[in-house]
Amino acid sequence: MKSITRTHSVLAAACFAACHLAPASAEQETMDRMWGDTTAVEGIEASGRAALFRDGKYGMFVHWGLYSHLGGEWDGETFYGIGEWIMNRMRIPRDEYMAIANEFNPTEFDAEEMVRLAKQAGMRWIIITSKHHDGFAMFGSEHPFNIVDATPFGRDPMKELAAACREAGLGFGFYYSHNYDWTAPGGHMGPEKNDDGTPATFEGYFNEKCRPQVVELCTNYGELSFIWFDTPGGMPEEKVRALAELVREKQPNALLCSRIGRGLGDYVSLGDMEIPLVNREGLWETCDTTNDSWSYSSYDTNWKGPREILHRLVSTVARGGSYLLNVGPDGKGRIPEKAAQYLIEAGEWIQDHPQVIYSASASPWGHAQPWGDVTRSGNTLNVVVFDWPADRRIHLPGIEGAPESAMLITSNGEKRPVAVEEAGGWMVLDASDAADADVTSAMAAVIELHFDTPPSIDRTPGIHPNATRVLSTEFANVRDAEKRKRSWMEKFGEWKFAMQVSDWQPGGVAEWEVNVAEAGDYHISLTYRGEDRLVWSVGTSEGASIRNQQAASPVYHTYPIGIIRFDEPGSHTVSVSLVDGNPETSSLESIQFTPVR
Ligand code: FHN
Repeated sequence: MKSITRTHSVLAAACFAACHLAPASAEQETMDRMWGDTTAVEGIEASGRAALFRDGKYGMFVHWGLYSHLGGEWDGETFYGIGEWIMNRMRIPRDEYMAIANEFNPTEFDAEEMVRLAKQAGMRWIIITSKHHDGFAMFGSEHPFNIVDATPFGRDPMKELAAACREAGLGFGFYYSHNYDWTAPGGHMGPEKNDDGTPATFEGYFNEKCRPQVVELCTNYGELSFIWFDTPGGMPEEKVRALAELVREKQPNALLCSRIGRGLGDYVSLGDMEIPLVNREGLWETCDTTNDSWSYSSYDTNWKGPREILHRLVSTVARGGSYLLNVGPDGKGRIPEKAAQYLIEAGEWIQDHPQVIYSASASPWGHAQPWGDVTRSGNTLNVVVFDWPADRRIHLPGIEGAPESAMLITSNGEKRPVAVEEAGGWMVLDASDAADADVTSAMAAVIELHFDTPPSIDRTPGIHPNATRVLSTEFANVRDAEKRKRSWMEKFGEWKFAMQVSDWQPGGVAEWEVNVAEAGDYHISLTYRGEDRLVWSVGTSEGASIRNQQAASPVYHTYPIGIIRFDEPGSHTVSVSLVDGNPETSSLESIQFTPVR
């Protein structure tokens, strides 16, 4: 295989730096457009065909293709970004990329093992890349650039996986890149000329490759639970409609995700790796990956440990969504060992506490708590503690109603009573006796609160007396400044999101209503980005006021500002203003309260 030129590699590197430093870059906007609008057809939530997604909550995503054979390396250079983009980002010539098929021989692929892993992990369905943006079909297709006809492997792994999922009772679905196709003439970002030199058109690509392949996927693999079209961009509406109609006709029970485009999905797929901070109505998912890349990348060992996997899953369920977590098998078809190990460890916890995940609904508080999160099963609240306060007292703000029972569930199913106290509208679960070292060292603990009638809950964010509370500007009311979500890539394809306030006008302010459990002194820190040094002021409705200057950098960083005192517990307003610094670029992300004691 020949290499990209040094110039290309430098260009690529410059682009990654730009993505990191300039979140509002054209590159980011391009990626934003790729996700399409995050709306979906309404009204299917209660339907039978939504049941797997709505109640199962947790699925496996698999990115696997020719790029997996490269594993993020091309001609001795490493591509630091999501591995399936290597052809595009390292500008690998089409012919050379397509020739990789001659070497692609994933003899270690074992559909049953993949299904076993998904089951052990507690996942209820698998969605796998049938064709990614590189245009290579991982299934037998009339189009010749496919795994059966173009590789020494010669098998159809999608047939094997579909059968194994069916056998094991897992849902099964295909990812399909409908708009991007880098090797098919006329595909988005594909060759501009046909092989005979005539101008290529999207129409041609759609009629000769995209549509027929979707027909193949919908007819040759039994009943499908999902078709996960990705990155619609500016794809013509009639083409998107044609695909939606085709799937609805041939696979009436399959769910379409919103990335088909034009609001034609059955459920919303949020941005890559995006877990919302507040509850969201309707059917939606967060797709995420076990390390940084979606496809296998030999350098990428930035695995999420089992606790992080679990925390992200619980957070998603607690916000009202489902979680689709990705693994990237290598060029031989093997799922990296660490990914498998950590998924299984998280899965063991889920087996011990299934009620926290399956069929659970969102937290009545509407947002996470400093120590963890809450999901709901009927009249039972599943209080999931990831970070135990030193005194092992869990504070629940703004709740009225006493539970019939409060039990800490240990990993072997033992139930230990937890003392419940009421103080100033807060409920305190005193687990200092029940939560021994075994409990506190486990990945997470569950306290089940059973109510006869659902308690009434005030969603005002609480300031806890024994834990640091971070409050995003998502929860702030803003005047004379602009509040908007910002998304950027840390490295190519690794997305981060922040609600933030910038473009400060004179008198601009971000204000949070908070519910303080205990009077006292609190350290205040602010998380922001900006230029040079910035001066901020923080005040309370009781008249306390502090100000301070701290450094600023192009990335979000948390700086201590000073100490604020709340003289009384209860409701307060806390406000933050920019006193000095560039009002356009000063971007406030959150405020943090840590009790001084
Ligand atoms: O460009 C793709 C990317 O490679 C990956 O497949 C993700 C998964 O959600 N979708 C697109 C970017 O959002």
